[in-house]
Amino acid sequence: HAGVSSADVESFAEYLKGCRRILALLGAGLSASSGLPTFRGAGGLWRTHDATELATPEAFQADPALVWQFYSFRRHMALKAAPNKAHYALAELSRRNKDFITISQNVDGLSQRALHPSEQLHLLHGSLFNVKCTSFFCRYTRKDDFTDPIAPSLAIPKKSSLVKTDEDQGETGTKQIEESDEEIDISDIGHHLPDIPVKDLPQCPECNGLLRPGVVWFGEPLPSKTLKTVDEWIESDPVDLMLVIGTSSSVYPAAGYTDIARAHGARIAVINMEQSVKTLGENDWFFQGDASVVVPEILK
Ligand code: BJW
Ligand code: ZN
Repeated sequence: HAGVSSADVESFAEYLKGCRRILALLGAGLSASSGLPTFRGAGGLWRTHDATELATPEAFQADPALVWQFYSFRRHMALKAAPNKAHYALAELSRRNKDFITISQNVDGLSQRALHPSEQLHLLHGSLFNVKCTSFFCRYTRKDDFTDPIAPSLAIPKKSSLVKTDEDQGETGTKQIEESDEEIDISDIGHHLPDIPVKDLPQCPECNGLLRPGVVWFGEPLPSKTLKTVDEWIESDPVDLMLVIGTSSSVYPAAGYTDIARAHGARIAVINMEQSVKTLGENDWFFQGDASVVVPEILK
C-alpha cells in the first residue's frame, strides 16, 4: 500500500495513544474489499444505471420494480459478504473506548455484523434491511428484516439448463429445464429483468401499500434523532481525532462533519485509495490504500 509511510504511522500511533474523544466517518470504500461496489467510480453502475440515480425518490416513483430489484440485489450481496479486518478493528476500538463514536453512511450492515457496539454506531443513510411504507397516511416501518428475497418476486433467478430426460423413464424425447445452484448475475445487462407488477413488490402489512427500502435518498432528510445525538456529542467537548474512511466526501451533510470536527479541535486522518478530502491541514494524516489493510494497521 503505497503512501503509508512508517513515519506517518508512528506519529499517528503516538497521537492516538493520547486521544480520548474520537469520531469516525465511514463510506462505501470500507466495504469494497468485502466485495461490495462503491457508488462513484468503477462499480458505480448497475446494469446501465448510475447507482446514484437509482438512489432517488424520483427513480422509485418512476419505476419501483427496477429500484426494488436494485435494492434486493444489494441486500443479497451484502448478506453474502463478510465484514473485513477494518470493520473488526473499528468495532474493537469502539469496545475499548466509550468516547469513540462512528457515523456511517453505509447501509450494508457489515459494521453491525462485526459487532460494532450499536450505541456507538450512528447510521446516517438508513439500512438495506429496513423498510418503510410509502402511503402518506401510514407510518409503518420495520427494522432488521434479513429475509432474502424480501418478496418472492424479487428472488434472484438461478441458471437453468435444458437437459434431456432419461428415455427409460417415459416421456421419451421430452426436454426438461433443470435448475442449477448458480445464480444469474442480474447486474449484467445480458440478463433480462422481469417486469414485476407493483402488487408483487413488498407490501405493507398494515395498509397493503407499497413498501420502500428504509434508506435515505437524495433530497430526503437524514434521521433527525441521529443527527441531534451526533451534534450533541461533537459539541459537548473538544474532539481529539476524526477518522475519515473510504468515503468520497461528496455527499452532504455527511461530508460536512470533517470541517465541524476540525472546528472542535480534531486532527483528521483520511484512509482512502485516493485523495478524497480536498483540503488537509499540516496536522492531518492521509493514509493511502485499501481500508481493510490500512485501518487495522494504524489502529493496532
Ligand atoms: C476505498 C476503497 C478501499 C474505494 N479502501 N477506500 C450541500 C451542498 C451541496 C449539496 C447538498 C448540500 N446539502 C445537501 C445537499 C444535497 C445532497 C448532496 O449531498 N448532494 C451532493 C451529491 C452534492 N444531499 C442530500 O440530498 C441529503 N439530504 C439532505 O441534505 O436533506 C436535506 C433536507 C432537509 C429537510 C427536508 C428535506 C431535505 C441526502 C443524501 C442521501 C445519500 N444517499 C445515498 C444512497 C443511500 C442508499 C443506498 O445505499 O442506496 O448514500 S447516495 C450514496 O452516496 C450513499 C452513500 O452513503 C453516499 C456517499 O458515498 P460514499 O460512501 O462516499 O461512496 P463513494 O462511492 O462516493 O466513494 C467511495 C470512496 O471509497 C472513494 O473515495 C474511493 O476512493 C474509496 N475507496 N475502494 C479505501 N478498498
Ligand atoms: Zn402502510
